[in-house]
Amino acid sequence: MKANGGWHRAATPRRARLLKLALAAVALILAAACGAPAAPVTDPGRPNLDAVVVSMDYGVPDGPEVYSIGYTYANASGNRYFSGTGGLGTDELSSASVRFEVSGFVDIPMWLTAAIHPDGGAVWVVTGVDGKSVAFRTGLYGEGAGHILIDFPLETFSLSPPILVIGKSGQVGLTTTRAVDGLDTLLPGARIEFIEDGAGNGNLRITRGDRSSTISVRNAPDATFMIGSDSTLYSYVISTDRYPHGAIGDQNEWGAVTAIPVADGAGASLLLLNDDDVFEGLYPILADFDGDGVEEIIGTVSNRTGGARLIVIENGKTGMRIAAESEPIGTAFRWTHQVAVAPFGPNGEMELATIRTPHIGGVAEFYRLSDRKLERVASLSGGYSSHVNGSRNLDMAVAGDFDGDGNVELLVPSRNRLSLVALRRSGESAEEVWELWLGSPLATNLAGVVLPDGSDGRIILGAVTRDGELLIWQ
Ligand SMILES: [Ca+2]
Ligand SMILES: [Ca+2]
Ligand SMILES: [Ca+2]
Repeated sequence: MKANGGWHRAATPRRARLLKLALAAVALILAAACGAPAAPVTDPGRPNLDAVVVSMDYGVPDGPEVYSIGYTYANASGNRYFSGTGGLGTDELSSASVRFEVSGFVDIPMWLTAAIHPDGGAVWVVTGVDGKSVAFRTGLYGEGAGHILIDFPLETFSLSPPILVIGKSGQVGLTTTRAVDGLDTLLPGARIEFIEDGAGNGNLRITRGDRSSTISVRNAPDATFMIGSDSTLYSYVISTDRYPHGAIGDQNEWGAVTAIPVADGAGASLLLLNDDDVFEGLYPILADFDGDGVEEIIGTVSNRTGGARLIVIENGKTGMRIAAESEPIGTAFRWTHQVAVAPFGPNGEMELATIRTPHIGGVAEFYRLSDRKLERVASLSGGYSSHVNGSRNLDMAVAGDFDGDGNVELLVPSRNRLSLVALRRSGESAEEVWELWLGSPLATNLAGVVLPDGSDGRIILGAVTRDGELLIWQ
């Protein structure tokens, strides 16, 4: 797997770190002034973070200039599944292969994004609750290569998770789907503006050729747009306080979901829930659950009678309709955290992985869609804490074949979030197969990239702990 041994950045006193930061900033300015090309990926034999000045500038690239994009929820579809092949072995299970010190740059880490750099390797950005961010770069073999600070206005990312955008010349930018030009950046070829009005709702202005259309979107303040494979935008809409659970950021949930085609100019469609139901979440998952080549929309719907249940929606020519629903939990204010749709099944069957009641002893549950029914096929009561009650961070669990054995694992925080536990389906149950120790509780979402080396791509995984370390398993 790795060509070189694991490399750890030695902790430095804060003053020395600030001095190095200042020197790096000066060097960056000089490099920019001289028009120096991006530094080559460092020789894996002699990685040295502090000696290498990398050319990373801040700036959100224009749509056609975009090289790669990183989401806190793994994919633009909101499906937290990495489709490559990881190489986690026994070395990495005891310790991450790369560590960066984040404290000193970002006080309270909340978000982690990662995307591929055009010169190889990846860029990792840690964003704090106050919007301050720091970017680190790793090379192809996990060697570190410098950092830059990115300053954002307070609370830029308190309502919407940051999205990392890397330009073709390596520039590093952050945006959100609610930024004015955010969707324009994420959808090359489209021309879209999202303008929030004074009442906190928004208008999407979509331009095709020399014609523009404007669609009113009542998704304030914190619904995030998911992007389908055909560029259709999906968002929860119609804010309502009729289910005051308050598990996800505030007491307002959603009465409907909208689908807005961007490419072909067709009209938007809406699926309105029953009067006592709400979508309890910030965005749905888009995934082709039944394998017919068309994405379904997966959401968690709650009410005061039954608590949460899972629903699968189809978006056809006549609009959206509910195709299947799970049994509800049965108690009000009990939530289910939908994580990913992936080939979890023992024979690669597509299943939806969820953590039921993640705040009070989370149970991993796996569902299959068959004959228009959404049925639980396996569960494991391990007390998994995939969500912090009240937080807008819904991305602390992911799916992928992280150890390269051909089976997809669900990676979830343990009860105290001091480790990430890999769950694998077997027969009619699931089992814990390995664990990544963090040393301090998980503070951010899990992020990753799939590096394009090898036929399947290699999954690299990262997480930030509460005491301020960015850990990367490469
Ligand atoms: Ca809400
Ligand atoms: Ca489908
Ligand atoms: Ca595996």
